[in-house]
Amino acid sequence: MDRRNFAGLIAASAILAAGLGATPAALAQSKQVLKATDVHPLGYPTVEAVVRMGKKLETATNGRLSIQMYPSMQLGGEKEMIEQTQVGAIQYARISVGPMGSIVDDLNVFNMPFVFRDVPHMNKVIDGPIGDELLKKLTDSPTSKLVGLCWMDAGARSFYNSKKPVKTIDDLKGLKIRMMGNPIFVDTANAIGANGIAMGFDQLISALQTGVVDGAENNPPSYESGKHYQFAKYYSLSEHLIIPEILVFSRATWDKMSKDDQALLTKLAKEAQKEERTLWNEREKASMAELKKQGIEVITFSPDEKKKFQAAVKPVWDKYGAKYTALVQRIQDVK
Ligand code: GTR
Repeated sequence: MDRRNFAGLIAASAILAAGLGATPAALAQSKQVLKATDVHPLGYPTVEAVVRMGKKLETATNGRLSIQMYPSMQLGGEKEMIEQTQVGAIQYARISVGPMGSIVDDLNVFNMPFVFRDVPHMNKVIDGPIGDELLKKLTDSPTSKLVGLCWMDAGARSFYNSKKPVKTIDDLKGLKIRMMGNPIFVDTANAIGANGIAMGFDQLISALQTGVVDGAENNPPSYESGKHYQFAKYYSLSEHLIIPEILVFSRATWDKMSKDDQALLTKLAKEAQKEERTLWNEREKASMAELKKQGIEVITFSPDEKKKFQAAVKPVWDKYGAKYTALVQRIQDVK
């Protein structure tokens, strides 16, 4: 290319840039990348459901709205995720209901030990009017700064530890067990005879590794995907907590969106709730198979032994249960 052509090209690009000058600004106004985050890695059911939802959103809006996923605690643990979503730095956060109890107290009903008969019962409750009501409570709360979009299944949580195969409730005595940061959970661990220690999910792997805790409790996909089994190889299926997860959206961003966009986001989130369940069921099976392959000792309890766990958590119900009596009754009435 000679000098003249080169100069021409520069001039042409300058004109183009000036011409486009308005367009990028306009584009910036209309194009919006919504940030989403999750403590789990890519491929995990909750993450995958949101990634797929993002693709649908992009298609439905011809690329005007899209989702950028930050998985694997890239933006911090769940406490930080909630705070950043409240200020609008993050739009979507997928959080366990565990740490959400401090935002809207009614959500704590799902954090009570053995509140659900089993996982299908929990799913029926979140799919029905109680699920809708609690999402609305979160959205309508003047202090939450969050919009409750949908629920996600996270199965049942069971104890794992590095010390010994826990075959009876008595075997848990004195074990230091990490629980999620909510007093209900620490009290639950203590009532069962263990020594409950509240800690973020982001700190757990090193706490297991260094022996700061002897164990923790979680569903099979988290135990497997987080590689906790490498340091705690005894998994005892107590299923003491069945805690759904929640997809929240930043109210600060929400309020700036059009009614149509809000309706689209709501619709896609409802679809994600269904999609995640299928992904969850597949992953739970795959995780159990992987754990067995890794030589993990998986221990089940007899119905009588399970009853002992249920009886042991009575003090937790005595302490926290009274204010949820009506709601618990409605949950139990869901057949
Ligand atoms: C997982 C859940 C996470 C997080 C974690 C924990 O099952 O998906 O959102 O709450 O448990 O134990 O902190």
